[in-house]
Amino acid sequence: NNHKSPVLWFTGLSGSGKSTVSVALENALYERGIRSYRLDGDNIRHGLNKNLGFSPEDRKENIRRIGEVAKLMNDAGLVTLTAFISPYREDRNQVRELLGEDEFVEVFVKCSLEECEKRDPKGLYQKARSGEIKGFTGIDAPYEEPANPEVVVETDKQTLEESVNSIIDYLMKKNCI
Ligand code: GGZ
Repeated sequence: NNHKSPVLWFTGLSGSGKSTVSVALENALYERGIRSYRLDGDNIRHGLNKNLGFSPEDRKENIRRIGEVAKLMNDAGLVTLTAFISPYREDRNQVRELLGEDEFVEVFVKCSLEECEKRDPKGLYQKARSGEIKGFTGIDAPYEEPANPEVVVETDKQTLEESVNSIIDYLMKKNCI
């Protein structure tokens, strides 16, 4: 077949909805009979990357390794979803080069810092504000928004269903699924 299985690279602030949207997309793909695999903090930062923290160098290495794993999964024919903040444009662009333009779909999960902070599902923003956590993305560490993402979902404006549908629409339009 002429379907190129893509890597869907979700990027966005903590609490922006990367996990929520990627899980919902995974379910929507499953319903269409499309085999996918999702990489996230639970299966990567607790395993392969458990020796890495949140310094700029460690985040860079985190993203590099995830890119390499995504490439392997992609080679195996799976639609691969990754859900990491990936705050540095340069690091994301390196993965784009590794995978090639046709396989790399950058999904910017856009949500205002204000809304992410209001959600604060794990209380981490509060800890960052009080100084208990240092170098927290959006507070005292940078988040570099994608310059030209393939897809943007706005979780503070769209419903979850709308976000998922816009990604599916993009993949169908590009003949990826
Ligand atoms: C950002 C942090 C930090 C710091 C711990 N900065 O809401 P979460 O909890 O589940 O998502 C965040 C997650 C970020 O890990 P990633 O591998 O996605 O980051 S990166 O791509 O930048 O390497 C948050 C938690 O880990 N966390 N400390 N200082 N997020």
